[in-house]
Amino acid sequence: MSESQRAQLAGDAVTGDGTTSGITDDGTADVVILGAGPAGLVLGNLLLASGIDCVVLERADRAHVQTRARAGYLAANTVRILEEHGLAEGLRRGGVPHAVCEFRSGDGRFRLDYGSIGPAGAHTVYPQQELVTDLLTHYLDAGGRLEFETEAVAVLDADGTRPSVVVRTADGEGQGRNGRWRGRYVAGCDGRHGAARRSLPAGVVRHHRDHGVTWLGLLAEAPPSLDAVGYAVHRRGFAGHMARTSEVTRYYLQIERGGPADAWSEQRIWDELALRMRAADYGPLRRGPIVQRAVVDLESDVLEPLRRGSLFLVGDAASLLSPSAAKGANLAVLEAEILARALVDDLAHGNPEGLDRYSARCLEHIWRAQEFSHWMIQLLHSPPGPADGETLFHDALARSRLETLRTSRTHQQWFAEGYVGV
Ligand code: RFL
Repeated sequence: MSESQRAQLAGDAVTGDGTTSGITDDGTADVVILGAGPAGLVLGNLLLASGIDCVVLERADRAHVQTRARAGYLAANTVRILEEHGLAEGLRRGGVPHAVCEFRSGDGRFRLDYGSIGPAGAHTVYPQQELVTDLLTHYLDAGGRLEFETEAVAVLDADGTRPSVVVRTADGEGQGRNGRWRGRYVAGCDGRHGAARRSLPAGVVRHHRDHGVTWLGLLAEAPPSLDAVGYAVHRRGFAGHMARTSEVTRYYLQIERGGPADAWSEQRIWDELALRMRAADYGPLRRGPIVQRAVVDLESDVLEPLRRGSLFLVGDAASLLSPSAAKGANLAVLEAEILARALVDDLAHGNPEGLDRYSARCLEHIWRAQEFSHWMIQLLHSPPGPADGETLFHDALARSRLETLRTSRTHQQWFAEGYVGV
């Protein structure tokens, strides 16, 4: 996309010489960060602590950012990064260690104490909105610059040494206003539908996989029903259980692709969860009001390379992972740390090596996480549709995989490393 096309996207007039008019300059920063999710806020905090001039531009308002419930399982490496940079105070107070998962299927159930088996340690359960609130508070208290309700529309001149970000802000009464932030670097931490991805020129490859599986992601105001992550493999489809807090539990229910989510009444949801999780055999589910539901088509993608000139992709903007293996937020934090170190090396010490290696380093972690997450998807889901030969073959393979996992120590160690490692 050319500069003039992007400017038109932003609703601005384009003058004869290709420059844009009607856009006011809002400011400059060495690093302009798009998005105040885990990736953008870890990056912002780390840069600020190193004295690098940066600004975070966030489309939503503060209340929205602080209440968006998503991830919950933080890997040991994520906790290490947050602790090392003094960002783990809330996590230390409110996080709960978690180390066991339980698989249920027609062949019975077994538990895996992955936290004590593998080299990667245990998870810490801490809701993502709490983590984001901590990171936000820390950043603002330290004097960080952050513009809420400021949507990045396009990144211009990513190939040059002075990229800029065209933004649209809501100036009361729904009146929009276009502005522009200029920087030395732009960090695209604005998720899979953000401006960073949209602004990439041709030449960036998007590896993409639609797993053909759809989940109803549910948040229930109900205490956890078991003291483990629960994965239930069932011919009717997958069901999952993940504790969030002592009063809130996340459940997942595989549903038919394209089916309306509101066809699922609360009663039907709980009955189906109980059936697939074999509650009659292993204990009842603790029911409560469903306070959030979202339809999630399981998709994965990876962009390559993760750098285009002065523009870097971080977190979900770089790669989307299906939530089956709880990796997305953990990768986002890891990539933010890698990028922060590289930016400090370049901007404070004149050493651009880390920036040159950023994409390759992150892609190594991303593909390992994608591979594990893909393995989990194959393990947990029956192909949708009638039980034909192919489906039966897939199901028999999944049973065999589960049996190997139940009985082989080597396999359990591999699982533990992949499950918590990033
Ligand atoms: P985020 O969190 O999406 O934040 C992006 C931010 O950018 C803003 N934004 C823009 N700002 C300015 N201009 C624009 N044009 C913008 N467009 C967007 C957004 O408002 C937002 O504030 O991306 P980030 O920082 O890369 O973090 C990624 C994680 O949020 C994500 O990977 C995880 O939530 C994935 N995930 C899980 N990951 C884990 O590691 N462990 C888990 O247990 C886990 N559970 C989950 C999950 C994702 C789920 N969903 C969303 C399907 C459970 C679920 C249900």
